[in-house]
Amino acid sequence: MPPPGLLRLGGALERAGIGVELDDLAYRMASGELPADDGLADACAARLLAAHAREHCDAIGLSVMGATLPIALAIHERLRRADARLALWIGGPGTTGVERALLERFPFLDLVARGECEETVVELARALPRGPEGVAGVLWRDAHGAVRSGPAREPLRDLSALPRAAWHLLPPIAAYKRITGAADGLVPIDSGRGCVYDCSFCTIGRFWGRRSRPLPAARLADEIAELRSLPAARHAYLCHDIFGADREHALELCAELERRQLGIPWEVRARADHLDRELLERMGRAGCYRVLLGIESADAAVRKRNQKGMSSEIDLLRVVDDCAAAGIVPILSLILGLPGEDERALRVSLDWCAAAALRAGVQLSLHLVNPQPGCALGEEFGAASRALDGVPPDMALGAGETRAERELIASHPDLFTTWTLLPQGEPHLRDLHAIASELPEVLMRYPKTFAELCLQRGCDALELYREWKRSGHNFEALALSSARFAGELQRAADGVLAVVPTARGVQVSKLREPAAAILAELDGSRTVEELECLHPGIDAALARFREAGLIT
Ligand code: B12
Ligand code: SF4
Repeated sequence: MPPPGLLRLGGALERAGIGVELDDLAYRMASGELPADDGLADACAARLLAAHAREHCDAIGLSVMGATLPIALAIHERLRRADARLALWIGGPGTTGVERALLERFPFLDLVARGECEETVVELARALPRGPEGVAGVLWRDAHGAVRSGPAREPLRDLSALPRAAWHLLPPIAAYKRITGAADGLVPIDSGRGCVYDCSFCTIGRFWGRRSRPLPAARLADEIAELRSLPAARHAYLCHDIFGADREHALELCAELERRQLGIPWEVRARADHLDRELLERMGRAGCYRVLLGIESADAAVRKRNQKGMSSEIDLLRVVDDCAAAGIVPILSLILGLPGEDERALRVSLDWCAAAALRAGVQLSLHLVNPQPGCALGEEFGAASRALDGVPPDMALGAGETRAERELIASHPDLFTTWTLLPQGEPHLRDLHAIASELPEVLMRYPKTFAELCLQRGCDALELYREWKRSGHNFEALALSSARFAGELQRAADGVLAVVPTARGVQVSKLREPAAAILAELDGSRTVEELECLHPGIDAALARFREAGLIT
């Protein structure tokens, strides 16, 4: 996926008449142009220096998430060794909470940019080679080596002032698709910034400011429409984390998209308490096909302890049902092991997942928390948190593996708590990791069977999970041995699969297109009578499916 931050910064510099080149090093690595091994930092630095020699640039800036901070530092260190005069900048969410420490500890770095930077980067470029004195929103090292802090920068009041994304400065979407797979074509759109909340595990509100600023609806619709001019772009991924925080804005966008009939499906990230049936229906009609919901915990006390700011009264399964009724797939993201989660609360969350999985088309995504710097958990637990072999950090997702990165992480553990886990004891953390990695797939594949086994045994989801693990076999074997394996319908990327137990084991067959399309409509939004009008004969067909145990 191309980086929307760089696309905006490129657009801002071009609009100001300042020469700029963008390079997506993650893309270059994925495409094989950069090595995914210990030579990565050297190769990145060589690539950037070649561009520098070609374009005679005065500064090189790297954009980081917490995950990519170590490799960015390793690259900058090499750039400094090669060129003493080049200005070396860093920015992005991965600097949250460690801005000053980065300059104090890494003398090769010149400047850390804070938060929103479309204006900052233009002012910085104009200030070259004099230096960033007076530029708002940065920390920098002065000629005497002292770390200095510029005035705070006010976030843009009106995001209409943002430059357009500089798509022409990055590889085409088709090239990204060659890496991510032919079916992909998901294009991120910088759709808004900031969040009024301050959830304990998240840095968004602190990085962008505790105010939510969506891109005005008409402008956002324009940016989604622009995808039609980008060959191979298929779906839009709206980056703003809290779609629907401004309900009026969300409704306005839906109306605009419905009116324009762009034919570009889109997905969002949202809070369950910002969505209601009406809004979800309008979203569905306007082309929204998927929403990522940060549920975090199904236990209200755990959510409260972690500053989620969500009412204990909320009926989270109702929101899942409303998504299904609107034809929108919810990705339900939960974090296991948050402070305040005891065994009872864990059971509440897992039972909730099992109940949610019974709803059509739900995707479950369970995580362990990494107390990254700059969020409340990082502040509270960062010093005591430790990495655990065999439990890869979600917040780093494969980054930090090269030797240069590992050395940096080991030398500055307080800066890189993204690679650690909360201090909760190894057996518990390993247990949670196993649950998070194994349970969602089983729940999504066999929701009915799982529910029936729980009923049969009178146990909850955690107990059934433990019984399954004790059996030493896969879940299918446990289900077959219990003679409780119900037929299941599963949604796959390319259609609907029927999974049916037989005397010889599990038989999986793909449903032919018309049947799959009809079944896809069984999401609870239409009555059987309505479906019968649309597809005469479906009532009888459903009866046969029911007999085979495929639907209830
Ligand atoms: C799109 C996105 C992705 C895309 C990234 C696509 C890409 N090529 O960049 C994908 C899906 C790949 C992704 C993956 C991950 N992501 Co992500 N992602 C986002 C998301 C939703 C939007 C980012 C974005 O583009 N925002 C819009 C642009 C305009 O903002 P920006 O990039 O921050 O850039 C602005 C400023 O930061 C600044 N700036 C940025 N860089 C630089 C550089 C310089 C030199 C300067 C001067 C300024 C500057 O100027 C820009 C314009 O104002 C954010 C949430 C969010 N709303 O920010 C999470 C987020 C960035 N992701 C996050 C995480 C944790 C991850 C993953 C670890 C998740 C996972 N487990 O899969 C992985 C990491 C992958 C890896 N190993 O690198 C966290 C990072 C937390 C942190 N403190 O670092 C965020 C903040 C989500 C969250 N709520 O916690 N992600
Ligand atoms: S998790 Fe979502 S609601 Fe909570 S602070 Fe982050 S962006 Fe805001």
